[in-house]
Amino acid sequence: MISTRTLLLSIIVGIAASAAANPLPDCGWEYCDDTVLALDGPGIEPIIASRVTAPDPVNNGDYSLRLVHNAPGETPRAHLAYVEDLTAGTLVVFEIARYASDPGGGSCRFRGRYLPDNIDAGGPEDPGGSGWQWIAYQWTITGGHTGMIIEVEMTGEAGDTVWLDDMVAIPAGAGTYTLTIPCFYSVVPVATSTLSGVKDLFR
Ligand SMILES: [Ca+2]
Repeated sequence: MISTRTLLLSIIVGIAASAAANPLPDCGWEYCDDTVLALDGPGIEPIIASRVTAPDPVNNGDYSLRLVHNAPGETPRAHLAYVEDLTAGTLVVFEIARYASDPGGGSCRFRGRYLPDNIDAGGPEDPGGSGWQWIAYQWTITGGHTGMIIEVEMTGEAGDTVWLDDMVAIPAGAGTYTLTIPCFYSVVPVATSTLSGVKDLFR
């Protein structure tokens, strides 16, 4: 199923492609072999991360990211985005599409960690359920923090599988920030990315 928001994101991707000098930060796992930025958990591969195509579920384009919990009894994490060089008051707007094949099989939640001190910044609750679902959240950078890691925690059992697609991470504030997501690393100006401007993108 393609939602209205999916369509809007497709438009945003199109805008980004046509404005290479000031790309909007998005990741649909379409353009390179990157999966995640880093893994955090026990063992060599606490999450098995793969870039996949049909018959795996794909929400947009030809590829999505498949994550398989591979750390029995633990809660492994995969880093999806690093946003750095931010100042207090900046909002970090995050959206992602998440798919589970059955309601209990893809237990996960998205969290922020403030940089440079790696403090838990909270995040959206796991919506549960099956099929494609949209998750959206905003963090506010507070004093003393200069950035954020955005990660997904696999909170269920070994073997649980979740698919992700159409990730967007857009700081809204002033100045510039450094963004690292799969297939993208850049210093990006955000002087024009006011919160109202970011919201306009999603209307
Ligand atoms: Ca995709």
